[in-house]
Amino acid sequence: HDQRIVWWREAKFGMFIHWGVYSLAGGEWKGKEVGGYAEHLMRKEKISREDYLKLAAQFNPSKFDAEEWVLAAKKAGMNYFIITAKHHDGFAMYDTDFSAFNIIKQTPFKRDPMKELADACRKHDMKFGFYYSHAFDWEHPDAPGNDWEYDNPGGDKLIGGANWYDDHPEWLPKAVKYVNEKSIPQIQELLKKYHPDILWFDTPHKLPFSENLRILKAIRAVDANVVVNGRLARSAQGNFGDYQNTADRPAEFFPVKGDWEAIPTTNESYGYSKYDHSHKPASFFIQLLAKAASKGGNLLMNIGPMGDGAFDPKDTKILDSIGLWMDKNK
Ligand code: JFZ
Repeated sequence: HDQRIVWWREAKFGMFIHWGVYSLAGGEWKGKEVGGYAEHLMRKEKISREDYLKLAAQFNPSKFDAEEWVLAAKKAGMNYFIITAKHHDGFAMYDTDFSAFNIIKQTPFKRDPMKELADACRKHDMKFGFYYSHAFDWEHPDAPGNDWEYDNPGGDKLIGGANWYDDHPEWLPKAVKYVNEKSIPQIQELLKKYHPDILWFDTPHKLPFSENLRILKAIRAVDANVVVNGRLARSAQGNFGDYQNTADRPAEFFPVKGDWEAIPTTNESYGYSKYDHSHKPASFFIQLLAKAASKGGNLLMNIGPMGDGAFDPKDTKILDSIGLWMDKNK
């Protein structure tokens, strides 16, 4: 563990990107604003797999340029780059052999942006990795977390809580089936195809602890060196991963001990929302960066590019200003 996390400790500042089919909707569905996290569009609007695919059929981000994205991060002084290969919607933003719910099969774009970004990162000496939603998956019929259906494991209305599998062991085979069919194959596929430096997981409480540990073993069977964040598996004994994540919380609550990473987003949502104008000034992030560094942590700053593949100009402005400050303080 101490070996593989050395680069991460030195990296300090990273780019976090939430980008998917939901970015095209941009926080709007059927002409109405969808508040909160724009990347939760499918759950909030209870969109069927079929209707979500109609949105995917319009996803054609002609302005996407992997090198531009990576160079923008580099200019802002960032040293690692993490992007959503699959968020909770279950839609793979890469060429996968294990689900038809993917960008190559379902969109007119047909390119593999994860491959293009991995190549661009390597070219520009940027550490690279994926966000992969291992627990929540709103597309797979057996996956936990599709909580608009009351009889779905992890559905927060009927069952709820982190211990749904203790109270409802009958759901366990479903979770195991989903992990066997989708999570583990896709995670191992990402490792073998793209050789990421880091994997970033989320919402571990949606899966039984035993399944989360099985995923960790499957990762280590393929790659002993990939860095894994602290949201893959969580037990009463603590987090299982190479470092812990803080929520998007104020700097005064930053931990001081151990390896940790904060994940502020430039506005309120992680995915792009055309309704969200709550972007903080660059000075906010510069102060946050200084506070994180003084308490021994990393800052993974999130932006949500638009559905056409361009950055939101509000994000670009923040990135550019941070870059200017970095240049002055080299
Ligand atoms: C999760 C996701 O649901 C969200 O879409 C985004 O990807 C974000 C980075 O992670 O949301 C969370 C997870 C944990 C906390 C808050 C939001 N938390 O611990 O406070």
